[in-house]
Amino acid sequence: MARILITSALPYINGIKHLGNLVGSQLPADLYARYMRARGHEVMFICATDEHGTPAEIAAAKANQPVAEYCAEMHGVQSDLARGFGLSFDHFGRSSSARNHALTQHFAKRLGEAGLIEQVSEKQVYSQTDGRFLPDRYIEGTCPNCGYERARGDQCENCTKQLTPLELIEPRSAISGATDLEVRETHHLHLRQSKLRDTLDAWIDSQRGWPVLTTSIAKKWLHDGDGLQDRGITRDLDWGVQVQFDGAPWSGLEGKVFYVWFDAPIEYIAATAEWADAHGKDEAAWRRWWRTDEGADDVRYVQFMGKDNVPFHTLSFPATLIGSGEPWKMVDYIKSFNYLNYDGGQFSTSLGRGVFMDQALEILPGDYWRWWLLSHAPENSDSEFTWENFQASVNKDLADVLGNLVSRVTKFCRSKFGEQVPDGGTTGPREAQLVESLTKRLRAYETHMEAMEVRKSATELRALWVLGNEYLQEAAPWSSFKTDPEQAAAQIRLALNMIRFYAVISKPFIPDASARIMADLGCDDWSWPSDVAAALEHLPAGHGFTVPEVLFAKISDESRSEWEERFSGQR
Ligand code: B3M
Ligand code: ZN
Repeated sequence: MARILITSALPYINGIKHLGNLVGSQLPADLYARYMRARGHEVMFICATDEHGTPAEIAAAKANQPVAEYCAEMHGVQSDLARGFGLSFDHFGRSSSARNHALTQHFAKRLGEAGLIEQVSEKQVYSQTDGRFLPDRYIEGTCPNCGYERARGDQCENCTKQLTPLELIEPRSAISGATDLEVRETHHLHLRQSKLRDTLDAWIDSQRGWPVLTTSIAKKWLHDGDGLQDRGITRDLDWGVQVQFDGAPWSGLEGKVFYVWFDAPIEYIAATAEWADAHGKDEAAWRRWWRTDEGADDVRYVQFMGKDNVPFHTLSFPATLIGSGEPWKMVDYIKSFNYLNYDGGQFSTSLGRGVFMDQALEILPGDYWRWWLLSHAPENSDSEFTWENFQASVNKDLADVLGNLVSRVTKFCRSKFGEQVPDGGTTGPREAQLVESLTKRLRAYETHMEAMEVRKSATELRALWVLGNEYLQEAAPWSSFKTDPEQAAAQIRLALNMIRFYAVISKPFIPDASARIMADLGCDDWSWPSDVAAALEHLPAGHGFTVPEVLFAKISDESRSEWEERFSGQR
């Protein structure tokens, strides 16, 4: 039994996320967490809302609410949606927690003592019209790297380059659109990442088997141009972690807060402490996941995120951890994702284009989305959501293949043998062949799940469902029943067990459907069916069950076109 720490990139607090955000981090992280738990490992699965910085301030201002109140409310909304999608976080924390404030200040103090923080006088963009400095997302303009016209002051969404407001071409205020900007002198703290460049480079080289997408992005920012840049880690904002140490402000930086990307990854650690607090556990309970001197040396730590987050997780956050000089657990594997596009364009939060998490759950249960999103995860390239493809996947994979098998077998059994596993008869070579095929595919499924190959896992799972269908088609207990009811009984007994087998192995993808199947089968034994032959005899003759309600309803052409229309434009 291994110990596995899993973190998903933290969703910004500023509103409800779209399906592209979901499939880029939280959902595949959940798939992995559920699988690892199913295999008996000890899992700590952490996520939180990312509540500081300009995104939060801008959204709260738009909603006409004090930031703290806005964040508390949105955290509740996002928690409910996470539940609706079956995201099985051990803790869903908040980066505004007292734990994160304290830890962030702790790290800054350590970095300062190690000579890795310097106070610099910095030029910042000031807006006359808005009467304030414009850090990060408060400013927009054209990306100097790729020419994308809506790059933000902290990063270009298009090419992932980290930016500073001064680098933007034709900058404008994101608050008012004003272009009467001027550059003013102010004081800030810089993290001297450049001093850690060789250490980071060596650390990345020592990581075996990282995905190309992850390593290439990290290497690019390590070596391109002037190499790794020192970065400002403080901002002129009201909301955030105060630049204070042991309760006293850092002189010259009164009233400033840490940059959101400085404190957000620290929240992975803080949220684990919040988990301990929420469960009345002691300090050791969370530290054994994070401190290599307190037990975390045998933890495997995996992070999930979209590709735009990779530079912060391969460079900035490791710089914070290494720079502290303390034995913090470093990430072992970073699984990063490309973008999911929506019907010929991009999902757009600002334009309300695409399907958002709340809307998705209004029209269909979480499992339908989980299945489509995971089986089409943008792993090796960007992928695209279309309603036609969604309809086809749901109708074929979920309704025709899995759903139909469950309902045919259980209904047939009820009508011929009653609602219990039938007795009598023996299985033959056809069944032995089935066990062999299922075993082979199950091993492949396990290998892909282990390797976080999300699409390949989905393909393998679908193939496992198909095997069962093919078997039933050939064995045709509905006809053999007429000539040899004993044989039909043995086949149906096996088929009912195969349904349980499917419920167990499908749970990471479609947890609600799996739970419903198991409830109807009157079975609560979720142990992994490594030994397929044994698993297909798990439910004994005489074991009672009830015929499940329709597992997955088909999507009609009418619904499809209605939704297509509804989500095409303004939210
Ligand atoms: N909130 C960015 C994002 O959602 C950010 C991730 C933080 S992970 C520490 O793209
Ligand atoms: Zn760019």
